[in-house]
Amino acid sequence: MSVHLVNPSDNSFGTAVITPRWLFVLAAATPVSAGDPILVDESLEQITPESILPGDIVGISVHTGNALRGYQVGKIARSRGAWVVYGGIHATLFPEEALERGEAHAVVKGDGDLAWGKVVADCLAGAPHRVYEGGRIDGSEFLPARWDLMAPDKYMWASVQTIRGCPKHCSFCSVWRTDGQKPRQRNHQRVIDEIIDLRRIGFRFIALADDNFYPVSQTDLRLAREQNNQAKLEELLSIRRERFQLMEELARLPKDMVFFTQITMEAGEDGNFLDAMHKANIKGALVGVEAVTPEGLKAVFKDWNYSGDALARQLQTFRQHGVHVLGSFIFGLPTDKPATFDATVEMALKAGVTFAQFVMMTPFPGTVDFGRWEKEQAKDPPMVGDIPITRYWLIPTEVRPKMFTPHPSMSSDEIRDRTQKVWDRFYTWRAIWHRSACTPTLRARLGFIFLSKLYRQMYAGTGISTDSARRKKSKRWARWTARQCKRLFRARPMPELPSPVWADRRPGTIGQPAFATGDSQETAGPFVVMPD
Ligand code: B12
Ligand code: SF4
Repeated sequence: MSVHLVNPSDNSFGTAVITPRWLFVLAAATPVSAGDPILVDESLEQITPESILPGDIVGISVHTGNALRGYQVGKIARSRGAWVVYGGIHATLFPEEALERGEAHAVVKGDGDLAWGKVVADCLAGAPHRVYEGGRIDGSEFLPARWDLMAPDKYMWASVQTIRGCPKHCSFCSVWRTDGQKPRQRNHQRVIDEIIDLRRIGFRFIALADDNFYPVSQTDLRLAREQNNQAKLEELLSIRRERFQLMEELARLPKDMVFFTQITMEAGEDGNFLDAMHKANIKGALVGVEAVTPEGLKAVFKDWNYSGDALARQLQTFRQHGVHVLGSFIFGLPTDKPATFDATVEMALKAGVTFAQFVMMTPFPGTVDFGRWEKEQAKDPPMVGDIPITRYWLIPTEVRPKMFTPHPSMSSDEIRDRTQKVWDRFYTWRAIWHRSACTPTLRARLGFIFLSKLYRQMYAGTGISTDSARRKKSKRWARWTARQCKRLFRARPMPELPSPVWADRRPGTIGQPAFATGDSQETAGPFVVMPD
């Protein structure tokens, strides 16, 4: 009997940018008695059906974008006589759909770290339940990933999670509803241990796969003080202290390491936090700008974000503190007008963001926007074949519409066309060359240029360009660029890199890791400084 874990995808590139973390976490959650699981990431290559044998257990993760492919994989596995189990955000939101359309024996809702072992044991006993409640486990229970099972030459960036959940409540985002608004933080020692494992095998670029790296803002602290809520204040300060501890330890790692995360714009008001990020080699962060006008921000429940000149200043602050911004903007909001597109790209250029993404408004299940839209469509939803538009992820990709929510004044084609032009304007060779001046060496500059073009190109497959000839061409180009990028991202493995001896591993003691008790960076261990 084998356990297979499958990350479904219609698009296999042979190379991927970021490791799908769930695959390696569930591998760690697989009981030792079941043996090492077989990991299949379809963004690299498709699963071979013949590898699945009767009695095997196949775990499949689905988010909304890959649910349809995930259900195909489930059907294949079931027809081969395997136990089929789904998990991931989409299965959490629609367990019945996975049971019916994906022919699941079982579905895990929520976190899989603890639940997966039980599912495997139940399948081995021939009696899995239909639905398991994985819940929202505490940060101290998050499992470290099994990186020893990864093919290191296939990925450019590894991913390590430091925190789950987000206290905000943006209307287009499901994170605060599925992962919760209470930040669940991993102990910094566990995070560092995993990163050291990754650097040993040659990864120096690591995405911190967090919902919001800045869970406590200055405003939160001020409000708790004003309300004289000591318990709340202490809780917030303790979350914040742990963040700083993590960053202090990241700063002790080899200097060639580069981290990237996701953060709210509020961090721009917190110079100490940004400085700590810079020292920790967190060189970039995705910042959800979403809209550049106050009306747009109100429409997405994000009116705490800045707009106008204050927005440009806030984003520039990140840069001044040495943290590059990947600005994320949404188009298709009801408040958007034709002039919004130019205003947005001009703001992105003026604010000096290093990368930018311009996504089309998509009602993802579990969000406030989805709930509102589903209700509006309930009476008479447009159909594509026998699928109502409110279940768009079940429509085959070739005929799936690219926009779902009707706009009060612009057609879908107009919005897509204008969005495409914004991408083109932000990613001209000239603009990229200009932005690439922020890199310290020629090699790094080359990496920057390739990455900018790859980033731009990969999005062509996610809805912006629709005709198949163009998609094929852009896929070939992305494949080639991905190979060049991979070479530039690779680092010399450091098998000799020592593990910190954390005090909490020695019975009866608490406190600093052994190497952290040294006076200076130089005493921190034999770290080799690699050129950028
Ligand atoms: C890091 C991240 C990214 C990264 C890396 C993606 C990657 N290769 O892994 C980047 C930036 C590239 C990215 C891109 C996108 N992302 Co993203 N991303 C995340 C984020 C913040 C963390 C994901 C992660 O690694 N978590 C750590 C792992 C361990 O947790 P997990 O995946 O949830 O898995 C746990 C459980 O779900 C469960 N589980 C998962 N699978 C399975 C399977 C089985 C069998 C079982 C039993 C259990 C189980 O157990 C795991 C351990 O507890 C999530 C938010 C979130 N909190 O999930 C959004 C999120 C998944 N992304 C989202 C979106 C929308 C996107 C994009 C479409 C954005 C865009 N507009 O382009 C793209 C799509 C990319 C793609 N094609 O996959 C949405 C998905 C919404 C939805 N309903 O599908 C999320 C939820 C964020 C949001 N705002 O709502 N993303
Ligand atoms: S979009 Fe970002 S800030 Fe808003 S709820 Fe989601 S994770 Fe939090």
